[in-house]
Amino acid sequence: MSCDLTIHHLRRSQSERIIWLCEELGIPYNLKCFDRQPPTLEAPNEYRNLHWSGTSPIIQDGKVMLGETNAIFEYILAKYANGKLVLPAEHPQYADYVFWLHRANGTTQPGLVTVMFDRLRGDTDGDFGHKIAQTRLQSNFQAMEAQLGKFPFLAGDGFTAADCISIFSLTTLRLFIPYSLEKYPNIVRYLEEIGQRDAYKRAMKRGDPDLVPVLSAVAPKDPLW
Ligand SMILES: N[C@@H](CCC(=O)N[C@@H](CS)C(=O)NCC(=O)O)C(=O)O
Repeated sequence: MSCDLTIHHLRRSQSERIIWLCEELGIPYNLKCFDRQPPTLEAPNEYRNLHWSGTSPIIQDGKVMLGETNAIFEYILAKYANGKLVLPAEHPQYADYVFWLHRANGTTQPGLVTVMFDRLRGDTDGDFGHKIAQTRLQSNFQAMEAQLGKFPFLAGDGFTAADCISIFSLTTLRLFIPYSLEKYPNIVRYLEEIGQRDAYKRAMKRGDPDLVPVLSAVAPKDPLW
């Protein structure tokens, strides 16, 4: 089917969740895949030149070229979702929905990326910023664990866009910062169930066919960095 929406997917990156979002919504999209460049694993110039930000994800919709995960989520949800995967303001769990929708890239992922770059520099002890990031991550995972102890999904009984945006930090990002989730049985149960979703399986197969999704509790053994 011809369609205007194209997802520019950098493999082994957070653009996987835009593919997944479209699969969950059942909307048509074109997919263009790009590989990270060795040895740094940065995006190729062809990808960088698509949008001034140069970072993944990037989508194109007619004349619109858009970067930034949260902006892309909001754009696709507002334009194409017909209310699917979104909770309305009057829903009793709207606050949970909106919190976890923004927590993923507002705090969880920046915290993990801070720790990841500290690890690359070999600077993991004694640094003030590193300690703050670690403390915040710990309280983040404890809160997520508690929420998933009460409900099957982050915003309650139903799967929403808040789940779709949150999973990358718990899965593929661990190829770059190999951390364990063994202390968090509810998060592990959640990941197992997400891994069974047809839309998730389809998205990962289309975008990263060579990757076994990182859904296990144990830290990946062979990090990419
Ligand atoms: N806040 C941005 C972060 C984007 C970002 O850092 N993307 C990474 C992939 S996970 C990237 O493009 N890395 C490759 C590179 O910088 O060359 C967003 O959510 O879109």
